[in-house]
Amino acid sequence: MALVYIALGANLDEPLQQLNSAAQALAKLAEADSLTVSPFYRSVPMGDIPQPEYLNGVASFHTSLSPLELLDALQAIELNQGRQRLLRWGPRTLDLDMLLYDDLCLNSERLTLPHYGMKQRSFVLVPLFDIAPELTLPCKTRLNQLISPAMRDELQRHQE
Ligand code: PH2
Ligand code: MG
Ligand code: MG
Repeated sequence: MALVYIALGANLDEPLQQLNSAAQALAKLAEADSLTVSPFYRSVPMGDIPQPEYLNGVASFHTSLSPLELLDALQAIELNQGRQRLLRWGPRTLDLDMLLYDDLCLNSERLTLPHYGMKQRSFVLVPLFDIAPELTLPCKTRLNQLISPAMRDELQRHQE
């Protein structure tokens, strides 16, 4: 059984509903009662493409799926929620990025683990910290060492 962390993002077609639906879909990939979902945060779009603000969060769970089986399952959920692959970095109804799969380090055509951009992104690190404050990355860096006060200032916590 692997412990996995998934980043959730959406900025089209009711982002809050997209993330809540995604969380329900992720629950079906998870061992019973192992799903944890972070608070969600509004975040300014990263990248040069003008687009609506994002809603971002992170989920963790235990799964018996292999890394590529999990990737297939995440992409199926994205497609099921209307994802169209138009532009890299462009707007999307749902983005599910595998951040961590246990302590696995992998560089393959379809999958890079840990996720290549996670250490720089406030909208990944801050919700990840909410659900895993003691986390240490496979490179031995502690998560709390990667988060600065400025990163928290970039995000607005979504009020439920
Ligand atoms: N995802 C992108 C591009 N830019 N910006 C924010 N704030 N949050 C995202 O999830 C995001 C982004 C493409 O995956
Ligand atoms: Mg993605
Ligand atoms: Mg992404």
